[in-house]
Amino acid sequence: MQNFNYERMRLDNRLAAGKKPVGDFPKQQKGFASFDGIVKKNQKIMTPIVSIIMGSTSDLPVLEKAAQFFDEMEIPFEMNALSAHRTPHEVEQFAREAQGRGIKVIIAAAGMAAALPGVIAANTTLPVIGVPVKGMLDGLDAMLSIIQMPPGIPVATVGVNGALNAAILAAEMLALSDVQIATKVLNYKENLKKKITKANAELKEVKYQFKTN
Ligand code: AIR
Repeated sequence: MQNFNYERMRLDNRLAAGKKPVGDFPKQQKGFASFDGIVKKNQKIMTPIVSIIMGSTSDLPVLEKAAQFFDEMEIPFEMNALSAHRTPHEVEQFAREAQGRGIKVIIAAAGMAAALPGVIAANTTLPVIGVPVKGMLDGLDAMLSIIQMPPGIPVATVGVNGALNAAILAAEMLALSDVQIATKVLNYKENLKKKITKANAELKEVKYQFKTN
């Protein structure tokens, strides 16, 4: 098998998306949380503990919610595109090496015949969270492909396009052994409660003839 090279993969992803390579690519270090693979000036180099893998860069708009959540929680993550059908060997190699690189949870997203999360789960004991991406058939094709795993190879599947929930679930897994993350996730959930309290206060002001509250 060809030696797996993350910098090379990121560069390939940019080129495949019709973008120019950015920065001094070969000298970049591993462990950054940028899709472009660029460590910005004055930004400390981080080792990712979550890996977000998508079947194609066309899935990126769905995964952005997960990325924003990890930024908010200050959880270092990486994002890459790998396809179980187009790059099967690289998927296997990624899954086999992920734990050794310090990854603790994998979020794998794909649309259509979404084999990616299952193939990753088959090659690692790290928890894998699958995100079905809505492409064809309202995402039902991807959801059934991901959720219906054979006994022995679980994938924790979230709803169609449920990248945010995947990220929250990943953070909750990390929180089991990290007090700081646990506190942040707790605060996040407390804020959700405040949102509903505020919504109810606003609903109180909505007047209808037969509305009793
Ligand atoms: N896909 C890519 N390889 C295998 C699968 N299942 C999925 C991608 C994307 C869809 O196929 O995850 O949701 C279409 O990919 P593209 O690259 O044609 O836009």
